[in-house]
Amino acid sequence: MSDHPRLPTSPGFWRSPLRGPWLTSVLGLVLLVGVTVLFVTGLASYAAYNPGLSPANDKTPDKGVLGLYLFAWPTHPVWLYRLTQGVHVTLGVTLIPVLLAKLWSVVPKLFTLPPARSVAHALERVSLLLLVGGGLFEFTTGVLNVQLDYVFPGSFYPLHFYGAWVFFSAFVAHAALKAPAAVRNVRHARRRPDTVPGDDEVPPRPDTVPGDDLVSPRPEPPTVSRRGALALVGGGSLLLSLTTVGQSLGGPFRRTALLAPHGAAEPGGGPNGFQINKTARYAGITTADTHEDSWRLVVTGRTGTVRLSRAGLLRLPLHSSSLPIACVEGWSSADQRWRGVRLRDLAALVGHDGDPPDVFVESLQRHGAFRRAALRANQVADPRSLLALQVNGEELSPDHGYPARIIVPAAPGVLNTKWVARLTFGDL
Ligand SMILES: Nc1nc2c(c(=O)[nH]1)N[C@H]1C(S)=C(S)[C@@H](COP(=O)(O)O)O[C@H]1N2
Ligand SMILES: [Mo]
Repeated sequence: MSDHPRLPTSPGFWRSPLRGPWLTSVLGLVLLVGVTVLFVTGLASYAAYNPGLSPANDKTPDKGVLGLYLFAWPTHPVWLYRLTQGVHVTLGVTLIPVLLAKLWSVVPKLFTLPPARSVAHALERVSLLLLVGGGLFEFTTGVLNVQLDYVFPGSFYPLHFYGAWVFFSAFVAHAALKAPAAVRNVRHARRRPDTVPGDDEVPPRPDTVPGDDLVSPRPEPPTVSRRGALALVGGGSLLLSLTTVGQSLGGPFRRTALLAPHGAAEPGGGPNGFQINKTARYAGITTADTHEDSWRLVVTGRTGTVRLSRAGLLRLPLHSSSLPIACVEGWSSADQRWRGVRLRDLAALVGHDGDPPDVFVESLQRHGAFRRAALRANQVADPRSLLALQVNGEELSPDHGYPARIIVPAAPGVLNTKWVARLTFGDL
C-alpha cells in the first residue's frame, strides 16, 4: 500500500483521530434510546388517527399485520397527542446531528473490502444498508413533512409508516448485536482513564475493544478531543431542539420556533388569533357556502335526519371546553376556550341516547385530504367533545372553521374537521 492511499477502501485513507469505539458507542447508545422513543411515539401517532375506523382515516389500507397493535385512542389527558407528537417531532429534529455524527463515525466501514467475506457477512451488510437507508429515509421524510407542509399529502403516511417498520427492524437487529459491546466500551473508558478519549488521548490498543477497526491506523494530529467533538454534536442538537420545541409549547413560545413553519397563515390578533393551518380560502370555502341562509348542518342517525341552521344550533345547550389543537407536524396551539354543542347531544337528537356510537364527519370542502374524518364512540361520548361554534368568546372566524368545527380532546388536529356540513352517527 502506498504512503498516501487515495481510495476510501484503504484503511489509511480515513485519518480523523476522532473515530474510534468510544465515540461510536456513545452516539449509538444515544440513538438506541432516542430511536426507540421515536418509534413508539410514531406508532402512537398512527393509532391516534383511528385508522381502521374508516377509510377516510386510514392512510395505509394495506398495512396488514403491521396494524395489529392499533388501539382506541383515549381522550384523557387533553394534552396527550400534543405530548406524544411534540416529543416525536422535537426529538426527531434533535437527533439529526447525532445520526449524522454516528454515520460519519462509521463511514470507513462502508468501504471495507472485500464486500462480503461470507454469507453471514453479506447478510450483515445488507441489513446495514436497510439500517442506514431506512434511517436517512425516515429522518428525511419526517423533516419534509414538518417543513414543507404536506408536500406529499396522501403518500407521506405510507412512506413514513412502512419506512419506520423497515428501519426499526434493522435497528433492533443492529442494537442486539452491538449494544452490549457499546455499553462495555463506554464503561471501559470510564474505568481506565488512559483510554478516555480526552485531549491527550492514547487511542485504545487494537484487539482490546470491539470497534477498534474504527481507529485510523495513521491518524492526523487531533484538533479537537473526542469529548469536544461530542460536545459539538450535543450543542447542535440543543440548538435544533430549542428552535423547534416552541411550536409544540404554543403561546408566546411559538416565536422561538425559528426552524418550524407556523402553518399556512398568520393568525392575526384577537380572540381568534391563534395559528391557522389551512385557511378558508385555501380550502375553497366561500361566504356563499357558509351564509346562514344556505348553510344547514345535516345530522343523521338511528331515527333519521335532522337539519339545523346555525341559529338552531345556538339554541341547543352550549358547553365550553379548553382544548388545544395539536398537529402531526408537531406544532400545537395552547388551550383555547371553545364553545358549542356536545357531540353526544347531537347523537341524542337522532336517536342515540346514553351510549353514542362512532360518527362520520364531512366538511363543506370539496377537495383535499382532510375534508372528512371519523371519530370513535369514546370520543363522541366525552363531554368535552364539541361541535364548536365559538372560540375565546367570539364567533369562529372563517379560517377557524365557521360556521362549525369539531374539537375533540387529546386527538390529532386532523380529526378536528372545520366547516362541518354533515354528521352521520352509527357504528362504523
Ligand atoms: N375541512 C378541513 N378541516 C381540517 C383540515 C382541512 O384541511 N380541512 N385540516 C385539519 C388539520 S390536519 C389540522 S392540524 C387542523 C388545524 O386546524 P387549524 O387550521 O384551525 O389550525 O384542522 C383540521 N381540520
Ligand atoms: Mo394536521
